[in-house]
Amino acid sequence: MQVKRSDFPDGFLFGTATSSYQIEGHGFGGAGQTHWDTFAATPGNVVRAEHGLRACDHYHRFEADLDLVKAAGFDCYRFSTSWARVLPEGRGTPNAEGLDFYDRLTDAMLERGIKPCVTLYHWEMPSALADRGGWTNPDVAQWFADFAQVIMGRIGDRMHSIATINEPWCVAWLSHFEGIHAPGLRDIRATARAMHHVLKAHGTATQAMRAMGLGNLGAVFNMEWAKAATDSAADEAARARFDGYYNRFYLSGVFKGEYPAEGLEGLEPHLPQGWQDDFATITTPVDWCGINYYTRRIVEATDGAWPSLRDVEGPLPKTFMDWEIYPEGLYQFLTRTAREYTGDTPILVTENGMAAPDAMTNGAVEDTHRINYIDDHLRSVQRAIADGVPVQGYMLWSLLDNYEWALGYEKRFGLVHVDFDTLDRTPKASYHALAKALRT
Ligand code: IFM
Repeated sequence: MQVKRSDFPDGFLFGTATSSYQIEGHGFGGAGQTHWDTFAATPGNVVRAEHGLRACDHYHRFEADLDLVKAAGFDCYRFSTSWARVLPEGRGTPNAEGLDFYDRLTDAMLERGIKPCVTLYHWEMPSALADRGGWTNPDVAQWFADFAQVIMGRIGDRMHSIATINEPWCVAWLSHFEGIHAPGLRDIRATARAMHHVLKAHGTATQAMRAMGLGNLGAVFNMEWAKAATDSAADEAARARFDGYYNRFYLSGVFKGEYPAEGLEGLEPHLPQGWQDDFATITTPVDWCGINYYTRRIVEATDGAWPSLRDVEGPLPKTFMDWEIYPEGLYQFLTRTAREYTGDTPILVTENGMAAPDAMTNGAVEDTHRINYIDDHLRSVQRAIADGVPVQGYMLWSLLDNYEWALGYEKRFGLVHVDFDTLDRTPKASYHALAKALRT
């Protein structure tokens, strides 16, 4: 790895990220059922019907996993809290074991000098609330704020930073329009409502946490750089639509109190009545903005229903997710986000990384491809900082190979290889390279 810690400003945070359902083992510790458990149990939804009931068993192995975070020299660890582990029915009586788990996890980070960076929701909606419509129900904003108060009432005093909801696009569009994630809907009215409610829930929970005296509160958005397949006006308009509903909708809601015209074009008829009034809540100020970035998308216009576009295969080398490797997109997003939305508000790269079919050979995993990927994306971060963008941290997805949702366990994103039979952990070459770069 060419890039090293000393190439970044003092205090720049290096971290690694995970999420609860993907690693903890949802079957342990009295957690309630989530929409991912039932989505995975439905034939055809997840590769080999794999689920997160055991996952990496981080629930029992978190001390050793945090030793790995520490030994790599990371400053912070981005983890998430499972709503259904804390409140098995989504509301009502908390699960004492669940609260104790996050309490122990927090203290274990602090004992190792690792800054805890929590995300409240990384996709596991309790089934009891999913039964009531989940993200399509306007009450979800208050349900979520209540959950935020319960979990932060227990661990909030020790968090370095708090993010509300990971990747609103995935929570709303991927799950309610494309049907690829739980709850697996393909319905534009449900999508529009989920898109709006996810932001209202973010704002309501942010207000609730501020009222508790908590600080360093942020929002995390995922972005894919959009390119038109040709320079025809129709493809360029398709690109703008994609950029509108994917990249700009949520940022614009939170930082400008409006939705982009390209998104409203298709979604406005389906938004809940009085949606404009919610911007007072949605624009509740945040202390930082998180960007999750992996790839770009090439789109062309179609004559189908709105948004009237489809993906076109791109020419660049791809990861095991079939995602083009395009580090320039991270630079573009960092600069554009600061210029058009966030100004001086600190930005963090809260996720970036790649999947590969990493195999063990003689006890080692030589993932040179990942080392190059990280290097190239860190250079994009450096360029943005040199241009004056207040980027304050970079978190690698992911610490461990884990449950890649509808794609099961085969898409390995980890710096650390996990044998899903024995659950043995083996740091890959990228882990060692990053550890060296962070020492330098
Ligand atoms: O594994 C996911 C994670 O849950 C959210 N961001 C993207 C990652 C890779 O697909």
